[in-house]
Amino acid sequence: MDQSNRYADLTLSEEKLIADGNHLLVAYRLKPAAGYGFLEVAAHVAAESSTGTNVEVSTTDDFTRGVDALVYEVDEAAFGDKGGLMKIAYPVDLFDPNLIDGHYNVSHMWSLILGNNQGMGDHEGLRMLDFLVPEQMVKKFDGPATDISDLWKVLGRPEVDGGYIAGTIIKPKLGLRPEPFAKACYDFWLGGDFIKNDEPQANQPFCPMETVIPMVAETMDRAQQETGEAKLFSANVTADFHEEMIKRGEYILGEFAKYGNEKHVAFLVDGFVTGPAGVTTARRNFPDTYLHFHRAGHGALTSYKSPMGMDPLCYMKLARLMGASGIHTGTMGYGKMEGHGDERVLAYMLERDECQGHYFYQKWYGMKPTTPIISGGMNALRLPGFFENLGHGNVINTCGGGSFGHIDSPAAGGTSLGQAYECWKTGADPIEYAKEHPEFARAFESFPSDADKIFPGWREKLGVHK
Ligand code: RUB
Ligand code: MG
Repeated sequence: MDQSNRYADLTLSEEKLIADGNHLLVAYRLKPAAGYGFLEVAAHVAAESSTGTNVEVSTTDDFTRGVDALVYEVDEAAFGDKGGLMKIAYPVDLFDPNLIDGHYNVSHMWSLILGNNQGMGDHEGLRMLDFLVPEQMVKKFDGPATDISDLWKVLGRPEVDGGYIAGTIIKPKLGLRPEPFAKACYDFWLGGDFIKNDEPQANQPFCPMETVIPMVAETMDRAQQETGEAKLFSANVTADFHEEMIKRGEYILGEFAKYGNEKHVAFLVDGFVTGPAGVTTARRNFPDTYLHFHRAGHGALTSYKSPMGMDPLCYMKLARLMGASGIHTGTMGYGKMEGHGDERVLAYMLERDECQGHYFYQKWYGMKPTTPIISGGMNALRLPGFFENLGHGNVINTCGGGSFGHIDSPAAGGTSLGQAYECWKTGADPIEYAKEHPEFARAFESFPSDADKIFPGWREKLGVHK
């Protein structure tokens, strides 16, 4: 049934909708299924995502019609054979404030703007490209409770522009027992700042949390004394039950507190598999602990290969609204995961108080920033180009292979990361810099195929002839 006479109003002005601030706006890429008209399917999306279904229902009254979501813009040819652009305005009244505090609920918002509409049979693709949250709603999302300035403070750095945090992920991903795990932590901390659990590292029988965490806490204390530097650990508290997450969180904080290091702990929550409920559980129960949003599985939702799901930019915005202190943003084409250089906007959207997205200019009205966490196939050789593309180095970066794959040691791997930042920051030529900095220099021999690609002729220039 074509419902475009009710769920579309192409005379509405976006400028006015934004100025009035009573709607949440969403841009989608839509490809109708064969035999369906573009506006017809667009209107069905608006109906399915607000007050309607595929037919008129007798229970509808005049009030109901007043909160219809409306298609206000279409450009059928915008993406060629991939579909067209459509934008929908959702009245703020459609969204769900909590009973307990009136804050908005990300799970609800998500299920409305990208829920049932994903399963409709009259389209071949529906992907959310961007959205704009109006001021009255932004101010009623949790947002982050802690941010990178809290970590810089622990590290003894300036709380503004405190710079690069050199991190790793303990590898191998699984299969280390407690002693080798703690040793791997120690070995990296001699050269780097930050360690995170790899996302499947949890409470396996061969490495129980209650055995390994006390060892890691003791190891951190030892590494701090040895280096005279503060260290950070992001511990996985992901679980499918909030009480289990809280139990893990309290246990971990208690173990690090024995050394006075509870502020040196972040909590890693795999926010894709827990959904917003897991993230908010950590955000609200542990507001003093940095919340590290890992997103394993997100490719099913955000991959550019898919006609469905959402662009990564939308995922970043949802994470900031939920209250993630930091979220993985990918590597913008410099690492092993899907991505490209223009994804700088993912970082800027997370960090800034206002930012131009793909379609909308989002203001955050003082909401704390979310740190871009740069991870996936990175190493010291790839970093200078990455920083150059991003334009700054105020990020957390975790290099698993890039640290434990360094031919000298994990400490040398960690040191090489900090050197890569210094090299870029001071504008040094990486080859010249390598001549003075052995750990960075040995990264060339550790990752020769990267070195060949990024710094052709490096062997001759550095005198390496193996
Ligand atoms: C990377 C790793 C992370 C990925 C996740 O290991 O374990 O889980 O970065 O991807 P390595 P993303 O450094 O050895 O490649 O950060 O894109 O979510
Ligand atoms: Mg991982």
